[in-house]
Amino acid sequence: MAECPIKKSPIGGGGTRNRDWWPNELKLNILRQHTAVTNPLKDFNYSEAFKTLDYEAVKKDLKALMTDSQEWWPADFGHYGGLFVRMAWHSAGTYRVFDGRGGGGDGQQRFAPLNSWPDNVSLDKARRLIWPIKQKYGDKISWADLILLTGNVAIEDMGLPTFGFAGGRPDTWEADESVYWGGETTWLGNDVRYENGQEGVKGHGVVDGDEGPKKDHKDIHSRELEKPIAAAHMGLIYVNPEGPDGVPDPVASARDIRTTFSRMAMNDEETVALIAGGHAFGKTHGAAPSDNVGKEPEAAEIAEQGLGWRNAHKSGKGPDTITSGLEVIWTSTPVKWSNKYLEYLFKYEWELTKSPAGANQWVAKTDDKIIPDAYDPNVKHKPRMLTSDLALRFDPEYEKISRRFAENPDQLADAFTRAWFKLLHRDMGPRSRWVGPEIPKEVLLWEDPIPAPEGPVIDDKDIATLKKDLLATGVEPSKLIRVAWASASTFRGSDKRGGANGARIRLEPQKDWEVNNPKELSEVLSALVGVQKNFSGKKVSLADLIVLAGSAAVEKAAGISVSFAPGRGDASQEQTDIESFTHLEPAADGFRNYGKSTSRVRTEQFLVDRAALLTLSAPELTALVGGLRVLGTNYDGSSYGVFTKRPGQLTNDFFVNLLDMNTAWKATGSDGEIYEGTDRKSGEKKWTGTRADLVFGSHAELRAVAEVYGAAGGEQKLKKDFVAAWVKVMNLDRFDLG
Ligand code: HEB
Repeated sequence: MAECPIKKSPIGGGGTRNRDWWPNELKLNILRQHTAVTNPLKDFNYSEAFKTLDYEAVKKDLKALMTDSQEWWPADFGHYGGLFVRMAWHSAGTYRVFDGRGGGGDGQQRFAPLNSWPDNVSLDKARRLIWPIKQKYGDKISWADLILLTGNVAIEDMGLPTFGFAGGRPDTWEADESVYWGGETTWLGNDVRYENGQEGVKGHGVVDGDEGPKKDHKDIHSRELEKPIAAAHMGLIYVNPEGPDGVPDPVASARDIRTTFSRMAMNDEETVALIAGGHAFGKTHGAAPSDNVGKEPEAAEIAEQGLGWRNAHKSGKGPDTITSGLEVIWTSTPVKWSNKYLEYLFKYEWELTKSPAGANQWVAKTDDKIIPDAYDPNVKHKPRMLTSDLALRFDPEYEKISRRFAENPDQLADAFTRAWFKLLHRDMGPRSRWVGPEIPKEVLLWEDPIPAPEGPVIDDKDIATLKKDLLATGVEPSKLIRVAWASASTFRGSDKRGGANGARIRLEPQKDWEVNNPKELSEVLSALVGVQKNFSGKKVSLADLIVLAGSAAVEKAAGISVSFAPGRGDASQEQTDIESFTHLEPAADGFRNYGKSTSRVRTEQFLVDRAALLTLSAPELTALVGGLRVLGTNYDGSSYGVFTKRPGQLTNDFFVNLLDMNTAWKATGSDGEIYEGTDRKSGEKKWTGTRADLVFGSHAELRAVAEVYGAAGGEQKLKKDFVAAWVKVMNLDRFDLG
């Protein structure tokens, strides 16, 4: 076939695009993803549908499928368990703590780039193997749930009872464009992520400033990985199995494993358990050199029907399969749970060798041929391992844990099943989203548990009384709004963490975040506690009061009613994993005019990224920023962007004044962060603003929305839209409301 014509085609989205002309334009596309337009199941309540699923029947069908080897993609050792565990692991394992993105919660493995990542070779086949089950149960089980459940059932079917399973992950229907997977343009490249990682490793934010001495990004023993990435190479889930950059150095490999797994929220013990438990199953595939392998799914011919990596080596499947290019079988019972992986890891000494495809791997120095072949019952192999496996023995910290697990198989089983459960459920958010009959009773700290409110929930009469009390505290309304916003806007739609529920803003670490203005925060909180104490009647949570106070203040400023949904609970410090919550601290937050550009991220990009995490659309973002500014809610009370002579009233002044052609704008400093607006004629200084303010006038799409609010009728519309977006943000974590 001739060269693909699509890029040059005069229709169907071909041609040179805005993105090609202006690669640095501020991209709003991440604010219009996963909408009703792409979803064939709109107005569909997935968790209700899941409740009608015959869960046991699905599990029974999955178990039957495990050993029903298909001619078109035969099962190693007559059992698909290993392949399915890897599918589930690779689905969930893209999760990273910094922005909560990645993970198995959206069924993204079906879409590019994940469907075509070099680390996901052969998982196209795994997903097709379970299509008959997806087809049979239809909308009652999402792909996201089915992919993970299949891995879970595989483990169970190979002899290890799991910790449980929760469904409740609705599918997405398009590639998630919001995830930064790295800046490299070649598969398995990592020059950008390590080069950028050298800029400094300070702070908790997604992207740190450029403090710190530069290091050599090629030094595999000291280089730092760029945030928020959690993989050592473009297109891998975690690390290079052959060792960093292919260098077969187990200790250096351990360093990469520790970095990447901790960014997946796993500590050393969980990491060892996951790897040792995972590689109790299955095998690796590298029957022949990778030049036998054809194009990945996204680039393959139409006749391939979404499959990829056609393998020209002999039969191209079964014993001839090429996946990673490594050829290892870890244990003598690859389709049965055991701790033989760790047993062999310590029992044998290991010698560097090459796979048939030429990749670095290790073989036991022994004559013991104890490992079965996946297809030929007459063939036996020596034990073999990957460089990343030897890391569990040669890293001193991992070694301690590995030896303990080797000697105590029960501890391995317990640690593995718990870490596996966490892996699959880490990005699901609160329990109120979980459905199905296998939800474990034990509540885990990483769930960010929130106790249910005590006693009956406050009613409309209570709410009316409380609103009066709150506004009578003497605390400035802008502060009440600021605190409510600070509390609710920690929410991230990516992993459903954060939010106002739990009132964690009064706990470590949030109470000390600079963006929360700690001193003022504690004053406001003590005023709220006063109201809580004096309220005679039902018990009201502080979490509810924080939101109600902000909403009452907004209501007063807007002059229209702001709805309020009570029922939040207050979490305790013990229920709060401090280290894990540090990842929610924003490096910059344009909603509160906090923070500024770094060497790689502009202030307005931080703003749009935060809006994406808050699941806001561009109009919602615009209404919120315009409204918050005139309400005077900058984190430090500054006047940046407060383009009004009557702060505290919800007007459209921000837009009217920003769009006023009588004003000329000029940067005040060389960093281009702060701008001064002066009267064109008199030269009189009128306003100051940040990039997060001025972008609503400079960016064509944001300006288009700003014009709506700045024109006739705009004020009424802004009030309505601001209040709706405000209520949305206050309730983002209220999955219990249904
Ligand atoms: Fe794994 C397989 C690497 C972790 C589970 N792994 C595998 C392979 C490789 C690897 C290379 C092969 C593929 C083919 O087929 O060829 N891993 C790795 C690394 C790491 C890991 C580097 C980090 C260190 N895994 C892991 C985990 C888990 C796992 C964590 C779970 C939990 N894997 C797995 C399985 C398998 C694998 C199950 C098998 C598959 C089959 O059988 O097919």
